[in-house]
Amino acid sequence: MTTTGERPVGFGRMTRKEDARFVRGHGTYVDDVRLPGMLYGAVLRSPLAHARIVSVDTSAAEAHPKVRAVITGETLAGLGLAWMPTLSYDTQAVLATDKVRFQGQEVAFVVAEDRYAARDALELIDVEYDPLPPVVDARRALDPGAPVIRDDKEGRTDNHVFDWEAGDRAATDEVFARADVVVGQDMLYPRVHPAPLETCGTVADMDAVTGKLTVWSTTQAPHAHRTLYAMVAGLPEHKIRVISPDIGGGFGNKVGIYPGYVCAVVGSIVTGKPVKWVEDRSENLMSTSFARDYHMPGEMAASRDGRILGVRVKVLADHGAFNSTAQPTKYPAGFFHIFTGSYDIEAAHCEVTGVYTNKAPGGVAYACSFRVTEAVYLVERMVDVLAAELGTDPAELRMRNLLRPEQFPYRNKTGWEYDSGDYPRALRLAMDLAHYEELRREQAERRERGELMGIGVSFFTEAVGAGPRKHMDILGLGMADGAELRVHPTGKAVLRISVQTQGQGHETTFAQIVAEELGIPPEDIDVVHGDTDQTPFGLGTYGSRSTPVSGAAAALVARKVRERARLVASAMLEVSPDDLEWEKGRWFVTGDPDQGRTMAEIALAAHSTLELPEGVEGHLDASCVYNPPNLTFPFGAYICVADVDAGTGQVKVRRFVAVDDCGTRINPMIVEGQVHGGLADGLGMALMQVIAFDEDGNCLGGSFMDYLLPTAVECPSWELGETVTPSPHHPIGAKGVGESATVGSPAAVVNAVVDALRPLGVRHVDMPLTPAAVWRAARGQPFRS
Ligand code: PCD
Repeated sequence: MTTTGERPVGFGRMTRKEDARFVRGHGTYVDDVRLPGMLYGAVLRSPLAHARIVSVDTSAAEAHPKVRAVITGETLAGLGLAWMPTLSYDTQAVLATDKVRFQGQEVAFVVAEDRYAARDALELIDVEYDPLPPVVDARRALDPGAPVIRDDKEGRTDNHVFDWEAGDRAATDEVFARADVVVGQDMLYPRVHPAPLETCGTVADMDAVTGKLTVWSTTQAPHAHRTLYAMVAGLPEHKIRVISPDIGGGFGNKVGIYPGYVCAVVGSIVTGKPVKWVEDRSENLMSTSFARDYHMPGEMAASRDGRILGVRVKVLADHGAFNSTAQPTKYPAGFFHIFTGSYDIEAAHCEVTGVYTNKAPGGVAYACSFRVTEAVYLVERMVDVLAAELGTDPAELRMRNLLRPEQFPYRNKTGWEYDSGDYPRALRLAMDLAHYEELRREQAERRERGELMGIGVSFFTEAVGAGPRKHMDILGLGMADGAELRVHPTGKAVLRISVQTQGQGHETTFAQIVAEELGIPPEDIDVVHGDTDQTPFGLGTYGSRSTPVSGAAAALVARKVRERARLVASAMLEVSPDDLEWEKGRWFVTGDPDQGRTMAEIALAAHSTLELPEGVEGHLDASCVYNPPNLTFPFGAYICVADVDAGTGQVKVRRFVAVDDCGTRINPMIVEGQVHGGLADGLGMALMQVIAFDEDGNCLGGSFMDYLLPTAVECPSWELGETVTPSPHHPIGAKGVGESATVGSPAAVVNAVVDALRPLGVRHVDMPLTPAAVWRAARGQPFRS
């Protein structure tokens, strides 16, 4: 890092540029958008999980003096918009026409002069339902005679969505047949919700004169949304502008298109006025994308001396009523097949069966690169189950089986090529920071006294940066990202990127990437994002792909500008470009460092009357598109120390050590913030979160009184460590990090709690480890929420 005083010129700790507006309350979120004549939309939702719609009477609502329009499934059917495609080649009802398929499903949309009138008018709509038996338990969804949820699809006789497999079944069976030890554990990764603090919403403004539709939306992928609106509504794409202003957290919740967005657009077309729709908290929790909901009966085979030989699992994936996950097309179960984890094993096989149930659709990658979280949880719980069976220390068992540095690049048994890593070093560092051996001694002493103290270890490998166009697309759109860079005559710059920040700090870190390449201070580089009229095409921010893909584009476009600057400098200095050398911020003549030109001088000259050699364009602008050759594979070692109160089942996470390796760190302060956030998320899932349903399909997690978010009270003071193993194929060696901690931490917490309960004979407890679940497990009563 080079610094001018305390300020970095490239990589390094730097407070976030965007915080100047956030801490002053000057952010502009979708709900801050107010347009002249704007109307307000509200969604009528189904109270039932499964029912036929007999009739929808909107006459009383339409008679409300402040109501401007009431839109039903039938209205939309007339426009060919009652159903929309999901990102997984399924269809989803925008407003129900035939049936409702989950509690909270969208049935009608009211547009009124104010928010209150819109809500009031919902109560005036009379819907007659004919209730049907709901399918709530995924394990019953494929039973013969189970009610068919998707009878809208021709010829459908069951609730099957897909079957998918990876790995080598025969080789795996062979390994299991000859292994000394085989352990099995059925586990559930429960349905959870990303729950960003800002809920989802849209302001749609169709200009009847110009035919231009402007949509301000809580979207993590503005360009993809624009293309989808064009495809679905038949609107010309250049007449659609999607703006994703400041976003109050995404976490995968804002990748897809929700019915409310489409209704706001239709509402604006119908009324000729801008229409705002913003959902409330319960609507967000009950109807927008959930995550996980994987039933995973895992098995692991090993030799008696603790070599892990194989792993296999037959997953049952609950997809809710519509398959609206957002996974690259080839991978209906996302990147679940990275489930061999961080270990050098001989064979692996996984099968995933997706089923429809009468629950909200989704299956999004909540802080997780496409189901990596489920995969890491499975393998890391299995390693602990195996350690218990073998009577081996779980850290020691991991150390014995981790991939070794010389095995990289490493091709795993399901086809992934891990780019780089030094796993034993990361685990050793975590153990040193935690004083692991001492902790084990303390635990032994406490056990003598009958106290329940647990130490949980997890090691994870992620696969982030989707993705190489050859292998990955979403709805046929390849996953490359564009970047454009302009350096103004006075040496200040504007970088336009196709990804969208939701709190990660891109306005800072992307400026730092260009600063590192050009030697211009980050303060002098503006980052433009989140507006399809102003930025190059790209697929958006999720799966920790911004740094691996768009970050690479930013570095490469800056290098293009740097090369262009070299040509201009050579004209200025009247030397051959080959005689110039670069040091951060200036080109100088080889052997004569005093003869040089700074970027600012070069920028001015590039726009001046200076005569440039044949073929050299003026100005200092460039653009590029980056198609990553591979994903990046961040990794980490986590250790959690937890105390369990045997009387109440209360879990107290006392310490949490997290060693992360995300390659080169652009801004270590932001990286640490990302890790803190992810750890809190992971702790929340492990201890307190589930979107549960009763047997009628009523959602039991529809408010923050039922669906708990972890606070500073539950979180320990996180203890962080780092190793840096650059990605060999990324221009600056960086790997993604935004989701690492959410991916790695739940297993560490659960492993710690199960370790605490081990003296009571407990081998596994499903998340969330609420006091009730722990209390019952401690008494030998398995508990499933
Ligand atoms: N970084 C640095 N270095 C490195 C890496 C990274 O510095 N090596 C940084 C960057 O630049 C940024 C951050 O950090 O700023 C992050 O990154 P990444 O990893 O690349 O990621 P992104 O793409 O950007 O982002 C995304 C993520 C995700 S995915 C999620 S969930 C979450 C995370 O991010 N979300 C969020 N984080 C966060 N934060 C906040 N604040 N908010 C939010 O919302 Mo998904 O798929 O969607 O589920």
